[in-house]
Formats: sequence, C-alpha cells, structure tokens
Amino acid sequence: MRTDSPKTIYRKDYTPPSYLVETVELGFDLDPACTIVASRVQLRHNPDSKSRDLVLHGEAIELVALRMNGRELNPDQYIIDNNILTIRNAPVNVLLEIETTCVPMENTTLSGLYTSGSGFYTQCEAEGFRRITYFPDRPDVMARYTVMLRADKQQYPVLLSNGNLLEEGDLGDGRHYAKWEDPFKKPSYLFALVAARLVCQEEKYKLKSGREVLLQVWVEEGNLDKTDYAMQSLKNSIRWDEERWGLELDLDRFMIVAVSDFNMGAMENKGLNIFNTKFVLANPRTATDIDYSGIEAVVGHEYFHNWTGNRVTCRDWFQLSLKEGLTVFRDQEFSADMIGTDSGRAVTRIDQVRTLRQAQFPEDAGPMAHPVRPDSFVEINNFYTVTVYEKGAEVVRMYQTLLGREGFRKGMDLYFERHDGQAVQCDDFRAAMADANERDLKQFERWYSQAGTPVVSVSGHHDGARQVYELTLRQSCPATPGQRDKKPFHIPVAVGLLGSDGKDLPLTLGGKALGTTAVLELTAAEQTFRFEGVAHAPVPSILRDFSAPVVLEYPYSDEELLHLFRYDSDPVNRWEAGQRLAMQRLLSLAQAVLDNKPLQLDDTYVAALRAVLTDKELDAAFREQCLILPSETIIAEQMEVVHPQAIHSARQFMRHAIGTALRAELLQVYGDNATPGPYSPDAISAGKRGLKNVALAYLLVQPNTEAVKLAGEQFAAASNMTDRAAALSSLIHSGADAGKQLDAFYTDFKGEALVVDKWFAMQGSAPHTNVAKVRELMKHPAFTLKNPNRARSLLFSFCNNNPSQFHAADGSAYEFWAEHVIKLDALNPQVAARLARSMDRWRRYAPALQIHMRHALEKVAAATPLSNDVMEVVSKALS
Ligand code: 0A1
Ligand code: ZN
Repeated sequence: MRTDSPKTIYRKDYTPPSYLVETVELGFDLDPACTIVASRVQLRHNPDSKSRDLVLHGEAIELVALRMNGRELNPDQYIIDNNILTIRNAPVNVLLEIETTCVPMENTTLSGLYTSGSGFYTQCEAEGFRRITYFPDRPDVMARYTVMLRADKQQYPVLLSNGNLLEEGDLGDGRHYAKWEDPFKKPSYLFALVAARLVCQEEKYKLKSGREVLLQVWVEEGNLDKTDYAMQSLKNSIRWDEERWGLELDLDRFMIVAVSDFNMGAMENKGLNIFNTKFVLANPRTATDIDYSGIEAVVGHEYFHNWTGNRVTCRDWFQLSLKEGLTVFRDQEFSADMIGTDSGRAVTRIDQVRTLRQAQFPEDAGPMAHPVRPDSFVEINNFYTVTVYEKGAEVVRMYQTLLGREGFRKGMDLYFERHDGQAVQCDDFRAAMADANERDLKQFERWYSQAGTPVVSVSGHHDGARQVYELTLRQSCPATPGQRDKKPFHIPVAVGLLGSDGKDLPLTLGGKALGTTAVLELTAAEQTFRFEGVAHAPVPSILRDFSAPVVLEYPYSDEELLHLFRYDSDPVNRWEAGQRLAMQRLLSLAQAVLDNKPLQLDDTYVAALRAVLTDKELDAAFREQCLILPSETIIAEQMEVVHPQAIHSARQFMRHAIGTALRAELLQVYGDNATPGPYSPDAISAGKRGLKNVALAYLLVQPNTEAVKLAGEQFAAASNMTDRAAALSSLIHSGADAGKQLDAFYTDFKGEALVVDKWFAMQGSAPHTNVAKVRELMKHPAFTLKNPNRARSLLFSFCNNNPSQFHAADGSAYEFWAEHVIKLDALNPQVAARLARSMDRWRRYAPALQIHMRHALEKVAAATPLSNDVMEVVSKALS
C-alpha cells in the first residue's frame, strides 16, 4: 500500500549498485502465521560505484536482528526509510546476518512468500524478494544461493528450491529439512521455494550431449492425470532449444510446480519454474485445444528463459523486453515449429497479429502507451504489458526478417558469447545483431525508444509503357504521452505482386532478381521502390507475414481484396484481405445502425467466404481463421467515436447474415470435420474442431430449433472439453435457454477449478449477461475475488470481453468496475491494476458514456487506501 505519494522512477537515473553480493545463505523456518528467515550475505564494494552506502530493500517484513561483520547493529547505525534500509559508509567487505519474519498466510498480494491451499510458494519477480528478506533486490546484483528449508513434515512433505538438492532429513520434532544449492549466480528475482503436499510425474531425459537430467512436474494430489502434456512440452522445449539455437539445459534437475493462486501465467525461477495451474494441468476431459496450446507455449516460454533471462539477464527493469520480447519470440517460433507445416505456421502468425490488434495497438494508442523499453514507471508490475512482451517479440522478429534466419542466429550466438553471466541492456542485444552481421542498426533503436504504432501509407503506380510498377511508402507515428514528434523507424516491409492470374510475379528491383517476396527497408519518411519488368498493373500484397507491427494503409478496391483473398500465396495476407473486406462492411453496418438505416450484407462478400469455407485444399485451421470476423474491440479501434452497441449489432447482424446465407455449407463443414476416436491436441485435429465449432457458432447466432438441437447433442455426446465447452458457449451466446446444460456442466466439473473458471468466463462474456447477472453470479458459492483465476474468469470476461453490456448506457457497469477495482486492490494490487486497465480507452467513447466513465475513474482515484499500482493506471487515464 502507498505510504508516500507515488514516486516515478526514471531509466536515465540508473546508477550501478554500490555493493555486489557474492554468496547468499538463506534459512527458512516455515510457518504460515510467522515464518522466520535468516540470511547470511557476503557483499563486497562495487568498484564501479562511488557510493559506500549499502542499500537493502525490504517490504512487509519485520526486522528482528541485523549483524554486520559479526557485530549487532543498533537502530542508530542504519536508517530504514520508505522500505529502504541504508548502512552509511560501510566497509569494503561486508558479511550481513539478517533475521526477519513475515506472515505468508496473510499475504494476499501473491508476491513474496505466500500460502496457497496448504502449501508455501514464492513469487519474486519483479520486486518480491524484498518481501522475504532485506536484500539489494535489483536484477544487476547476481549471487550464488544456498537455501535451507525447515517445515512440518506431515503438512509439507515436499521442500523445493533452486538448483540441486544437497541433503535432506528429519529434525526430530515432526519437522524436516532440505538443503538446496544453485550452482549458477542469479538475480534475486529468480529465487524460489515451494513447501507443500505435492506429487510429481518425473522422468530422466537424455540431452543431445548424452548427459542425463531429471525432469519433474509437481502438482497437488489428484492431478497426476493432467501432467502428461506439460511433461511432453518440456521435453520438446529442451530438444528444440538444442536444435534451433544450440542451447543446452545447464542443470541436472529441472522442476515445474503448479499452483492455483498465481498472478500471471508462470515464472522462470532458476531450475524451479512455478506455474499457474492453468498452464500445466490438462487432460481431454478438462482442457480445450486452446488450453493445450497455451501449455505448450508457456512451458516453452519459461524453459527458454533459462538462457534468455537467466543466464543473460536484465541490468534494470526498464530492460524487461530484453528477456521478455526475445523469449516470447522464441516461444512463438517453438509453437510454429512444433506444427511444422507452412500453413500451420501461418495460423500461429495470424493469432499473433490478432493479439497485437486486440490488445497492443490499443495500449500503444492509449494513456498507458510506453516504448518497448520504457523511460519511466511508478510501479514496475504495471509494465508486464503487451507492449513489452508482444511488441517486444515483433521487434526481435524484425531482426530476423532483416538479417535472415542465419544472420539472426549469428547475432544470437554473439549475444551469448559476449554476455553469458551478465545483466545487460536492450542495446547490447542490438549491438550483437549488428556486429555479427556487420550491419548498421542504429536507426533500429527507435523501435525501443519510441512508443506508438507506426502507420505506413502506400500508393502504387503502374507505368505500362516502361513496364515499371512503383510503390511509394510513407510512414508516420501518432503522438503518445510524453512523445509528440517521432522520427522515422527502420521498417521491413515484405512485398509481393500478384498478376491477374493470381500468381506471384518475379520481382526485380534495381536490376536485382529478388524472388517473389521482397523485403523493402523503409527508413525515411517517404521512399519509392521501382519494380522493373512489370507488364500489367499487379495487385500488391504488402506487409506479408505481418513483417512489422504497423498499421498498413493502402486504398484497396473490393476487387483487389477479393483477388488477394482468393489467391495470395502468403497465407497471412490472404487472411488479412478477408479481414479488410469484413472490416469495411462492419464499419458501414455500424454507421447504418447509428443512422437507423436498414442493414444489408452483399452477396460478393458472402460468395468469397463461401469459397474459402468449402475449399478442402485449405487447412481447417486456416479456414476457421478466415471465418472469424474482427472482434468488437478491433472494430472499435477503427471508429472515430466508439458506440459499443452499434458495433455489437453490426457484427451480430453480419454473423447472422453469413450463418443464414451459408447454412448448407456450414452444416456440411460441421459434418465433415468430426474428429472421431480418442482425443489428440495435434494441430490438424484441433483445426478440425476449431472449424466445426466456428461453423456451429454461425448456425447458432440466434436460437433456432435445428442449431439448438445440434449444439445440445454435441454438448451431451462430447468426449472432450473442446467440443463440450464450444457447444455450451454457442448456446449461451445465442441467448438460447441453456439452464439445463449450465447446471449439468457445473455439476460434472465442480471439482475442477479450471473448468469452473470456464463456466464463469462463458457467462461473463455472453452478450445477454448484464451487470445484474454478474452480481448474481458473484454470489455463487464457487466465486471468490481472492483467487486471481476466478476473479479474472468472471470480472475480466465481463469488463473486457462483453463490450455491449460493459458499456451499458446508464453507466451501471462502470460503477461495478470501480467498486471491484477498489475491492480487489485491498487484496491484490497487481490484479486490481489489470482490471483498472479496462477503462484505458474511455476518451474514445460517445460523450454520454464518457461522463459515466470519468466518474468511475475518479471514484477509484479518490479511494483510500489505494495501491501505487492502481493509482498509476487511473491517474494516467485521467491525465
Ligand atoms: N517472467 C514471467 C512473468 C511474471 C512476471 C511477474 C510475476 O509476478 C508478479 C510473475 C510472472 C514470464 O514472463 O513468464
Ligand atoms: Zn517471460
């Protein structure tokens, strides 16, 4: 909670730590009501620092004793102010012995040491270690850790920490101990411990080098039937990191632990990854295809951090994207490689583009906009954002696009060669890429320093007489908070040209043959590229594979888009053409709703969709992507003034019109894409289920006897959660009476927390669920605000995924939002601050809504006490 007024921290103010830590010995006497932490820290003055003040962080802990070099320090020999303990003028070599206590069972923030169920868990990134003991809790202080855990043996039979188990045994009094040592030096944010009643699936795994390692997935009793996929994903990750990057697991033991109370997805603690159960537990009965692919991605992500994050870490938290952008890029590539086909890879790319448009572009255009490498923050936990993660991954991807796969690999190799064991900056990564390839990547730095989504406007000109086709590219970038004028970015724009037969033309630029896709490097505000030997006016396919995180403007005609939607050899741009066709229609329909005009959908568009839907040459997963219309949030971003109900009506009308016009084809596709036999989460089967279920949703935009029956049958007969949840969701979203199925679903799965989350989430996002219904659902015995997954399942679904109800004209849902941001804040500021972000784009809404929104924001801002986390979000929104 806030003690002083929130302080902004600036990147430019970085100074090196005054003391470095050599070794840390930690002793824990674990007790939920009072845990005693004894720490012995060997420090040495850092020659790079002029200061001799030894600075330690500490938060929400009691200091019991402090000794320096064997002598007890009296309170007048140190200062504790605002969670910082300073020993002025300390000697060069310091041995600190510190005893503190904390109360894990009262720690609802889930940062530091806390209890979940009947166990102890830690979360130290970004600044949680200081909630365990006094320490220089900053990522550029790396040290070797030895950890002794003591706890009641009956209640906490499993005692885990980072690295290798040195010894374990009984203490006589019903307690037992385990001693762990991590052979690698690490920053404090990678420390972890677990003490709980758990069981594990384990396996010995042989690395390519022949070395054997022990892999373990730890879960609560009763969940061992849900660990196979996480274990398989871990093995695949290890193999992939060896094969694609030459990176080997450096430990003899690698553990994953699942915990049901967790703020984020998972955490890459050295050798002891702690995961939200959502990204570990899966079997066909309880998990959907999306859950399976989430598990693969997150297991990969945390494992890949071992090199990109742990071996090479961040100098300071402004550099967060150094590890996160790079590791997201790596997990994206991993997931794509696991599918293995070009079209499968394209489907993963389409998903990434969707996420950018759904969440990152709005962030980049809103009050919380920040560069990939921020210049300032109040609360670092607010900067685990889609910009740092997903846009950061796009920035890494652009290196690969510019340098080629081989050049990028050379850059990675040099990065590890130079920086293994160090805490470094984004600039060091860029330098490695540039030096390994002898390229000047100076201008590329702007991707790290400038916020906002660049706009690239393109115009084409064909000169038949000279057989030349010219593309002129102009770039600009909107102002963002604190950054009015932007300088041009270095943007890779992948381009192809389609002939009238739909085939790619061979490309020649300046006499050089470039194949059928050329990567144009846009570095100036305006540049013209002249393709030679182009006899007839082509249709340009621009930004292939979404080669840069920008908004592309090109005055495409319907005919040109239909041509691309039919023929583009680049699947991402083929999909994109379909999205553009849909968006144009959605925007006119929304306008027609506002103008009270009749709504109509043209046959041309429907015919184009029919062609894709029924094209059996295309993967089911790709056809599914093409059928999904831009979301209400993405449509809203295209409107000058946002009218959520008009958008909802327009999109529902269009879905209904498509469902009606293509009824026969949808039924056919539904029947053709059954996946009989035992469930498998592989991409082909998942794609079929995806297509089948999107077809069902189109048939059931509104309740009708035939489709309700179909969904009811699917629900009753489903042999896996993907089909069962899709059927139920279609029913609820259509507004059909699904009371019976909802009850049955709850009864069948009430013992499965992750499935109960789905039950709440489906209802929270259904367009018929208003705020009164949400309040009623919150009274359900299974609802609690204390568990982040549960809170997210209902509140976040409603506030973020149910725009037509969240933006109810009377402002009642905004009031509900304010009330719950405040309530959550008292428990868990990180989760509260995420919910607070739902109001980011309030200034874009119709004036009548804005009045209510401002009122709700002001209500939150005026609440006391209020965390820095929430304060930062709402004050930026209001400023
Ligand atoms: N480094 C983790 C994300 C993470 C960040 C903060 C957390 O607690 C406040 C937990 C996890 C990752 O990228 O997976
Ligand atoms: Zn990460």
